[in-house]
Amino acid sequence: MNTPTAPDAIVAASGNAPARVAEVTRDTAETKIRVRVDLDGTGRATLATGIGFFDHMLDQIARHGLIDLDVECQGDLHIDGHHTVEDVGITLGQAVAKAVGDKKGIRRYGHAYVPLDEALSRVVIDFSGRPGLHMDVPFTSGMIGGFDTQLAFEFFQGFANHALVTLHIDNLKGVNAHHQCETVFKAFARAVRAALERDPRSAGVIPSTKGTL
Ligand SMILES: [Mn+2]
Repeated sequence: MNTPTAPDAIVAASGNAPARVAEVTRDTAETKIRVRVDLDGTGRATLATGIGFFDHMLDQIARHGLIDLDVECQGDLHIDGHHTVEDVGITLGQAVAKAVGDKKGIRRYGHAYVPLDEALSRVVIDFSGRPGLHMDVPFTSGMIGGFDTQLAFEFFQGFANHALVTLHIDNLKGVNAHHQCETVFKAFARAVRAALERDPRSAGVIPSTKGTL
């Protein structure tokens, strides 16, 4: 008995699609990192980077991106947080690139505005295959807890370079630096979630006129 083709296509776009899961380990003299992602998760996270506020930000990516995320990092925190934050960005980017595979059927673009009280940020992402970061976040404080706000740029630079995405990040308003940073990470999470969502109208199709991303 033949079944109609349209419902089959929808099933292929969701239920029967391959799992988008990846694990990456990265060992250097500065950091030892393990990252595991499930892009179709529920937002469950196990985080241990040694920097409390950074764990709080990674938790936003999991929760608001609906990505299951494990991050373990043993970094050279006796120096500062730089290598830890940058290298977690690199490793997370590698894991996302591996999990997303050939990008068939994804929406490719995603954007989000997220407020938190007085703060408002916008993140726009394109899984273009071309790394690029354009970030304008005028942090009002140098440190948030044990987190140096300059490292937010290093995290997203590492992510963009290795996930091969074009990423525009703007904090449009904000007084409290914790709020500024949290709106950036939440908007990033929402934008990633939108871009990686499978579009049932273009199941199995790479969303590019070039035919490759
Ligand atoms: Mn918070």
